[in-house]
Amino acid sequence: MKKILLVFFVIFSIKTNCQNLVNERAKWFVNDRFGMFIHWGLYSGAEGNWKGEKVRYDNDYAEWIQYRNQIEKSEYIKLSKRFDWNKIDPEEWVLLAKKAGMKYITITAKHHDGFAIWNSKASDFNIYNYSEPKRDIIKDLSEACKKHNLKLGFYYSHWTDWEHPYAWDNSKEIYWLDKDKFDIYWQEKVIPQMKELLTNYGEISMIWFDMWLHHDQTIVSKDQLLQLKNLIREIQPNCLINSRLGLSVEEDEDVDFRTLGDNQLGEYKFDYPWQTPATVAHSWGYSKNENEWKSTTSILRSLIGNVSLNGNLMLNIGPTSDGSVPYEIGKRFSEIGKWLKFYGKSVYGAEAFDLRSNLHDWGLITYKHNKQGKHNVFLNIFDIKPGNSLNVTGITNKPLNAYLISKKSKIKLNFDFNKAFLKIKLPTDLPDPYVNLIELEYDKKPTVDRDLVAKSKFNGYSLKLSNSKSYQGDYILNESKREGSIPSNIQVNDSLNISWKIFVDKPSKFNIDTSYNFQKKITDGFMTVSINKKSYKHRFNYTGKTVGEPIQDYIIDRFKSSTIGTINFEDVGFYDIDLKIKTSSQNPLQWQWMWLEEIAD
Ligand code: FHN
Repeated sequence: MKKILLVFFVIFSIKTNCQNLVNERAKWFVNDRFGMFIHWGLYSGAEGNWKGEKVRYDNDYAEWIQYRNQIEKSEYIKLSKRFDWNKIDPEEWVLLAKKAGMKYITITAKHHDGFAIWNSKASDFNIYNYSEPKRDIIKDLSEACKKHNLKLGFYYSHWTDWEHPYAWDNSKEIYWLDKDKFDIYWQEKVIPQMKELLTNYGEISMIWFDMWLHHDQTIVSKDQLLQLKNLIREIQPNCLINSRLGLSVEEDEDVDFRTLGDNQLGEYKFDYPWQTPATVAHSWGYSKNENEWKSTTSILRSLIGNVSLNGNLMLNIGPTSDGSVPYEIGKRFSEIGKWLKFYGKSVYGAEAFDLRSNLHDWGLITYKHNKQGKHNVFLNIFDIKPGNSLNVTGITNKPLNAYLISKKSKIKLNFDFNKAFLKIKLPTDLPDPYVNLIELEYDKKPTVDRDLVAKSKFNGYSLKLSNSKSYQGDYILNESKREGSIPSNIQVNDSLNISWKIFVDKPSKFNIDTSYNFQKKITDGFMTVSINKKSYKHRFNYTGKTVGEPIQDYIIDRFKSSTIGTINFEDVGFYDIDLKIKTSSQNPLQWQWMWLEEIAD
């Protein structure tokens, strides 16, 4: 059910392709793009280990230690003795968020263990009753956020609660749970605690629920969710609600933004607000088992990648039992904040541009209609050799200016523009080690030719079904197998016609290469490539077998590329490329790609 809905949504969004389904409440969320997630609670004192054993699950989620390692509540609460209650200072978390360029904080007010980190009257199982001196961390954090003008949101685990006898925990899949009893939990813990959080701590920017299933797959009823949602709307009308409430965005457009899976980065442009919750390593709660930390570069690329698809990133910290933040996280946050200080214009208030999101191999494009009324197209450069030219395909207006942004200034760049091809001369030295930024300036939103395939930095054209202008015929999409040694491919059992469009920016010659797997030695199957009024016919070659991985009984079909012709483009301009594949079900062809390889003069 959900998958079909999402597929529909994706198709719809790609067609509409702009960030227009943003309700008034969520405008700040879309503008701010980047926030801090904090997982901190009793589990922070366990550090992903219990009595010499690490958390019993490979995702290493340290905040799950009580359930995974089956720890009795009476034992689990002893963790409160490990906390340095005098030292914990939430203002440090706020200052780190500011330093990282984050615009909001969302903290686990109550995670699955049911332990409230505020002085809750609705449940004794809270921090105030187990700290000395007595602490209300939510109160301290809300004051610090107010002082430093940062928005504050609460994570609340409304479905799963390992403390309350009538709440959900996964063992209830065995020892069934009566809906009426679950409602007792709902009415005596969830609703009163939500009222406390919405009433006692000032302006709340979001409630971030964490039921990653649709309500109809759980014991939670739609009525209970609507009761919760309406309570939020009544007490804090500007407070955002995420899709892990358990009501899908498609089902209830009053849900303010979609939350993707953990660390699930965007792949498609959504025109509805959405975000990725992400970790710097693996665990959300502090774990001393961590030893794989994402680089600053990869985090920046994730943030920019999401923005280029109209999305957000909420990046997590898991402070320890004395409130300190692991060095590896602090260092990366500081580097990210420095980048955003100078280049954040391509993130804050920016959104997807109208070209295909992964069109260029040098990086990603974001777009902004700025406050001065100008239109900026930002070229976020991940990978280019300094001194080379940067090719931008598909924008059909000449920019007023092109600037390389550096920490000190904007360096005006020379460029050539021809119909839909912009060639920008880069200086021999690029200012930033992580991501370099070029700002194109227009006096109106530039138009684009979305059909074009971009010229690669190797001066070739990569032609696949995914970047085609159109296609006719039937095919089977085979995902990659056996650790990728069998690549994903398009299986044709009859006929398939695919068309592309390119812009050739100078007279040039290209070899036409194509890669496929064909396991028949005799066939009447063939493909025809037509470009610029010329056709090239290629009868399939038998590609045979190969060893996918040594000494593993790993014999696989061989995917092999062949050159099927050479094309000479005498004139600069637009060209259509048509591929016609004709075969039969007895002789299926598994086709991958075409590549136009420029022949150097
Ligand atoms: O089970 C939780 C997990 O502990 C963590 O809080 C993440 C954060 O997105 N949410 C759930 C798993 O998706």
